[in-house]
Amino acid sequence: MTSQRPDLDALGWSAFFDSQINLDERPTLTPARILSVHRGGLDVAGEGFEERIQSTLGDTDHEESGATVGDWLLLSQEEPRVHRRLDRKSLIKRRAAGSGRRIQLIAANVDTLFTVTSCNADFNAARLERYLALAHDAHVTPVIVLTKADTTDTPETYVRAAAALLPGLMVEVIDARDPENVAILAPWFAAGQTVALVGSSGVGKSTLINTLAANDQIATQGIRDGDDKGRHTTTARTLHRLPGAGWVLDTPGMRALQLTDVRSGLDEVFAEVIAAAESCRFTDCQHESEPGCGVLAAIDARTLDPERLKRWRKLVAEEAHNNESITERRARDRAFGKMIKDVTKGKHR
Ligand SMILES: Nc1nc2c(ncn2[C@@H]2O[C@H](COP(=O)(O)OP(=O)(O)OP(=O)(O)O)[C@@H](O)[C@H]2O)c(=O)[nH]1
Ligand SMILES: [Mg+2]
Ligand SMILES: [Zn+2]
Repeated sequence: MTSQRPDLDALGWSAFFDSQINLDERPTLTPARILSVHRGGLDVAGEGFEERIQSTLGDTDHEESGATVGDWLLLSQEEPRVHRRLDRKSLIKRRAAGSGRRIQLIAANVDTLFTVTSCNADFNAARLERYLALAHDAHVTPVIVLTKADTTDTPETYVRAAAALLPGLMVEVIDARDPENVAILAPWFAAGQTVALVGSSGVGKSTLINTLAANDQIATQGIRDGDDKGRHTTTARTLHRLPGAGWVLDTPGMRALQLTDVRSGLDEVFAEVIAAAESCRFTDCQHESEPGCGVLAAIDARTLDPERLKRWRKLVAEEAHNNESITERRARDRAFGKMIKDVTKGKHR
């Protein structure tokens, strides 16, 4: 359903967002979408305007209560401009790299997640499964985009390996530099649609956007000989407007994708493992050597790939570990908060 505000509709506005504005807010507040997040503020676009505003939403990008690229805000005419953030249709997030283990918001209100990988040494089934779990959990349509089809004689081996990851998974294979090739992706970029591109450095995310936009606005850089690794050329997340009025999010290449809170996404990506486990005799079966184990039976019957089971185990363990540390940290934070309260009440004197 459109809201009959063509400028806003082209930005991805829909009845879902419109219904969140109260009657008394309508005369004074203006919706705007975040295109990028900077130290100095937020670049936003609304009906007939684009500007940089100050963020007053707390820890932008690191807390779900904050704001990230793709979010819709209601702006007031006076300072502070940000009145509030609207509820999200979807949110893609990960565990940030490094020891801080914080959540990093990647994008909000995305319709489609393009996981970009190349027909070369970057291709890795286990990594793609992580991205698929991320997309499923965020309720965003996943598509695998294989670039550099022109650099191999056998692109179909990559297509087959990608398609085997999930029944019905959509896989596109392209030369990201070739406009005619890239035209097959056009249906994903219909007016008001938002597509986020994720993947390792050097797979051609920015190249693809330049080709879609028919310009060379985003910097790109050759990959290393030998291991096909990129040089981390893109350093910020930015929403770009395409000629057909779709939106595409460029992101910096990810070194590692740590999953968090995506248990349901994992269950969907590894549905055949979950289905096999349903016939295990014991509900707490570890699928190691228990009698009546449905998973081991499926492996024996060759209906389950033992490699998939191995990768599922690893992801489930990692996910549990990451979530556990959040719970632990929250408990610590609570204990700390109580200590401060006690101190201020004089209990610790
Ligand atoms: N032959 C060929 N080269 C490509 C293709 N796609 C991208 N490239 C090249 O791969 C290199 C890396 O492309 P980028 O677009 O910078 O990669 P990126 O994914 O944006 O990398 P980061 O910004 O570091 O995350 C550039 O030299 C591109 O010209 C393709 O389909 N075929
Ligand atoms: Mg780039
Ligand atoms: Zn079992």
